[in-house]
Amino acid sequence: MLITALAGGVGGARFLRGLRDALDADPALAQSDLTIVANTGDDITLFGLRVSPDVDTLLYTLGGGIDEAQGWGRADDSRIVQGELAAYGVGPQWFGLGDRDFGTHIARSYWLGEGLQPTAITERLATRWGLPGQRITLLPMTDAPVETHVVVEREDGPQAIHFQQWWVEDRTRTPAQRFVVAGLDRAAAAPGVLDAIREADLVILPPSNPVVSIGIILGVPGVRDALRGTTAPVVGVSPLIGGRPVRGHADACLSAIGVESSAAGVASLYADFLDGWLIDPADAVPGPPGLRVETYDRELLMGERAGAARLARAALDLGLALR
Ligand code: GDP
Ligand code: FO1
Ligand code: CA
Repeated sequence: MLITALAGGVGGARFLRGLRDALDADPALAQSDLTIVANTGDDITLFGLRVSPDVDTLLYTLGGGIDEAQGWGRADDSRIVQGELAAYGVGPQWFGLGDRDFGTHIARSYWLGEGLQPTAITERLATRWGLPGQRITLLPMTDAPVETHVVVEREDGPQAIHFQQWWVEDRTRTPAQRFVVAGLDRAAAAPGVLDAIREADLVILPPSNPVVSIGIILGVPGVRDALRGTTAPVVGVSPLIGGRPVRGHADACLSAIGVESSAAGVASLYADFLDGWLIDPADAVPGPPGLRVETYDRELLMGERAGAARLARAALDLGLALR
């Protein structure tokens, strides 16, 4: 079986590690292939290096190198290089890059300079982290350089800032007016992305941010049409519990685009292609005709790795029931 998933960073990565565990635990599904299409709208150039936070979070989580407590960045990391940069007055300092993590950004930037595309670079990085051996293919959503920017109101009028600056430095305190993805109009889906959706037996949307993770991937030309057209069931897991995000600021993102912060509000963003929707008991409302809404039998939390596998199994069962 081929399972294709669209994913952002921490929520997507934890869920997909659980999904791989769930597949491996089932003799009938252990040979399944998992293709992950990652959001690259979060990408940012810092200190002359290209940083791809969601791709790296997926690599480190699936490859066993993640800082588990933080959810992003490398385990056992230090901040010597960034301290040296600060001593030279080189910023920004609001985005924390660890020394081990720097290695990834240097490798990516070096390969970009050699003319490699992000798809080929991600494949090299994924090989180091053992993803092929787990039957996982990690694809960036596009090879084009794209960046999500956030339009906020400043004293002298509206201004677009990088998504990371709004999320990490501003902590989303300044209300977003809208999101603009620079470069997306000229972007094409990366090689393999559209086929992975069209040829999948099951498409899964993990509980990733519906606006700035999955929403950005859906904006890549052809992705939405591929989801509408695939014969595979498309099932998703709500990132909201009781209308609130489990971590991060998905509610601030939803309010910026005028969508209610609720499991139903998130499902409405996927209405044209979603077949199954897994929600928390606190959010149980009947779905619109044509959408099978399933209520999880406990709080819709991943918790530890085994909890993520249990949640992924429920999403898998919902998908299999819809085939
Ligand atoms: P990011 O790129 O690091 O922000 O990660 P994602 O976009 O992949 O996922 C972020 C979303 O994951 C947030 O909106 C969270 O609410 C959601 N999330 C995180 N942990 C859980 C969980 O245990 N259960 C559910 N249902 N959602 C979660
Ligand atoms: N998130 C933070 O809240 N603060 C940081 O300093 C930070 C650094 C960072 C470095 C590398 C990386 O791959 C991710 C990092 N993140 C950081 C997480 C991340 O960029 C965002 O929280 C998500 O992309 C939001 O969707
Ligand atoms: Ca992200």
